[in-house]
Amino acid sequence: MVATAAPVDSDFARRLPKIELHAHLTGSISRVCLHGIWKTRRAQEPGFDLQDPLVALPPAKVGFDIKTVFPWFSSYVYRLCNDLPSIVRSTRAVLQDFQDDGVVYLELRTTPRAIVDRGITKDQYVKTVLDILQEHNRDATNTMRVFLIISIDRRNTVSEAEEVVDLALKYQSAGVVGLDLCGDPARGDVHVFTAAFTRAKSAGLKITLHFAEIEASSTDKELQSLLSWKPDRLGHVIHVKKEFQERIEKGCIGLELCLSCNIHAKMITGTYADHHFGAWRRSPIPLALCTDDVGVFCSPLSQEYLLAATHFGLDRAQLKALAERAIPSIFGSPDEQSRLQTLFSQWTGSM
Ligand code: 6MZ
Repeated sequence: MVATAAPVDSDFARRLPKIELHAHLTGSISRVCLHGIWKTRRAQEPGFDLQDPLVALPPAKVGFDIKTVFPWFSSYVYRLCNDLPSIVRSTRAVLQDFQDDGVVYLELRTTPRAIVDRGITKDQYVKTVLDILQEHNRDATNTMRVFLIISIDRRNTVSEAEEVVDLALKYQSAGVVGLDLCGDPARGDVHVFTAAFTRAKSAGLKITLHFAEIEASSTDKELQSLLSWKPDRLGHVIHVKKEFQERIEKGCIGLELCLSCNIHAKMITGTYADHHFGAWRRSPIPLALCTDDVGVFCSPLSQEYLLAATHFGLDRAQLKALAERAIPSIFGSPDEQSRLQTLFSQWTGSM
């Protein structure tokens, strides 16, 4: 009698070792964690008048679209997490959440943030986050390893972008592995960042870019410019015509694809089965399923794998093979790649 493999379920998806390559720190803070920070600050600070996050951002609300998601950060989370204890506490909680979900390798990304009225510089912000990442990696009982990608926001000025590159280079030996371009895709002119990304690349930083997120900014001019920076990975990759698909495949550029984010934020039309993951999964290039902003869209990475299995008919072995496909495109060292290869080859996890 031939044994049939058990179907993929949420338990299998959670136990499966997973690699997360596209997660914004501030967007990954759970509402429970935000609520905890809010309670502490309200108890400690007279006159603290920010609304409870569970009221401002009800747990059932995931339907932020690409226009309403950015104010979530600027008008709420950045105001709540605007002191060092909140940044420390939320960063620790984000790492714990990813690890509890079975993530074994995480590249977290964040935009250096100066909090002027608290006297916090961008350097201090990055250092604070990195200290938490290092603390996590030092603890041998942790099963996940974590590294940092620093983001340039599309709204940055040229000198702000150069400052971000300076910070990324300064902290390269402390765990910064790459540079990202993020932020509202309807804003900014990416061409002005060419010098910053070129300098970062030639200094040994890896590069990942938010790419073709909305139709309006997916012009030939913008996409050509972004590809001319020789990115190592691209995020989202939605409005891409054949010519650019071919260039991505030829360059073997790794992809970071975010199912729930693209559906909830209405960045694609249709449902999960219509997601461009369905086409890219047949391509030979490295590919990683990612959460983008799990605190916003409330779908942890294990859920993204379960969705892929459900809507694209993947069995346990295919889901494991999918999780492994991210390894060649990680920004961590060859040692880190070997660690992951060994981990996957030894993992049987009731296939
Ligand atoms: C583009 C995004 C994003 O950097 O403060 N960010 N940029 N597209 C997205 N997907 C829909 N989701 C988040 O994390 C929050 C910042 O990440 C960027 C935005 O610039 C947001 O302010 P950090 O840790």
